[in-house]
Amino acid sequence: MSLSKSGDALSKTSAGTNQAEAFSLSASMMEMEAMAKKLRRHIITMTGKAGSGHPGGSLSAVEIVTALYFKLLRHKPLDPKWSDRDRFILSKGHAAPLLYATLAECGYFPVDELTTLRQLDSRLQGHTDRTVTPGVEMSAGALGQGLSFAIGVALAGRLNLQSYRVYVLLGDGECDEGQVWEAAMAAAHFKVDNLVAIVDNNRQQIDGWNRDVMNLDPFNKKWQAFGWHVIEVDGHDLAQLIDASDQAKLIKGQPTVIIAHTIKGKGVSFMENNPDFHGKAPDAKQVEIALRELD
Ligand SMILES: Cc1ncc(C[n+]2csc(CCOP(=O)(O)OP(=O)(O)O)c2C)c(N)n1
Repeated sequence: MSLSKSGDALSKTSAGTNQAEAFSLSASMMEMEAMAKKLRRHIITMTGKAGSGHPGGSLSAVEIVTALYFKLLRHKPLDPKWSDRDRFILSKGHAAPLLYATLAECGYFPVDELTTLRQLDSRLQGHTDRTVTPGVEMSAGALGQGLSFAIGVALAGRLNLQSYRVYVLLGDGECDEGQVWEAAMAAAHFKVDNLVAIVDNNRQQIDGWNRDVMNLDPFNKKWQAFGWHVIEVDGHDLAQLIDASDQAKLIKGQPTVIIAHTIKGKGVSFMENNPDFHGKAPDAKQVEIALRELD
């Protein structure tokens, strides 16, 4: 397959079938690395043009979302409601630029549409809206709800005897929300083993470092105590992310959480570990510098 042409990722699958039949993009490691860089460039240009948005927490999750959409998920961009699709739920809905860029590169809608981010009447609002954007599974923005939503979707699959898997991406700052832990308890209680939570553990949130706002440590032990199988990975290492997701498929009777250690603003020197770029767009000069760094 070729991922070289924007928005045409499914023109050929690894099996050589046509778009209607495709269900896994199955990209190579090199293709995914190139795609990750492309997604970072989209995040910069989209937020730069909009003059607002959340670049930091979008950039930190690029490899996580790349591994999912271009390797792990079974999905059909031309048939977004395909009932057997694996579900990806973006709980940290402010990372919408990343999800939109990924969906566009997969072919859910034209890449050109990315320039409409945050405009009135655009399908690409600042936070996700499942009623308008093809491929978006959950309307989000109010943090803390995605894990509960994902459990419902996973249980529905179990009840309907469907084999799809559900992946939900949380922010670590988001895990300061109490609802996350009620959901964590429920997932273990109901043995929801078709569910994988991935935490983008960039250690920062809106106001700075988590350890200063509300400390989550010991984070892995908390998940273990709530009955989850815990895997920790370098969240910028595609191979580790793919391996962890494969491991999770073997865990029965228990949900799995992948704690992905990441850097907020990853890939742009002046954004890395800089909470200023949590919810602030780069200006024109900063866009130029960032794109040069991501060349
Ligand atoms: C219920 C709720 N409270 C507060 C906010 C405001 N808010 C937006 S992003 C954010 C920080 C989230 O931190 P984290 O989950 O770590 O996201 P990341 O650092 O990965 O961007 C907060 C508090 C919100 N969106 N929803």
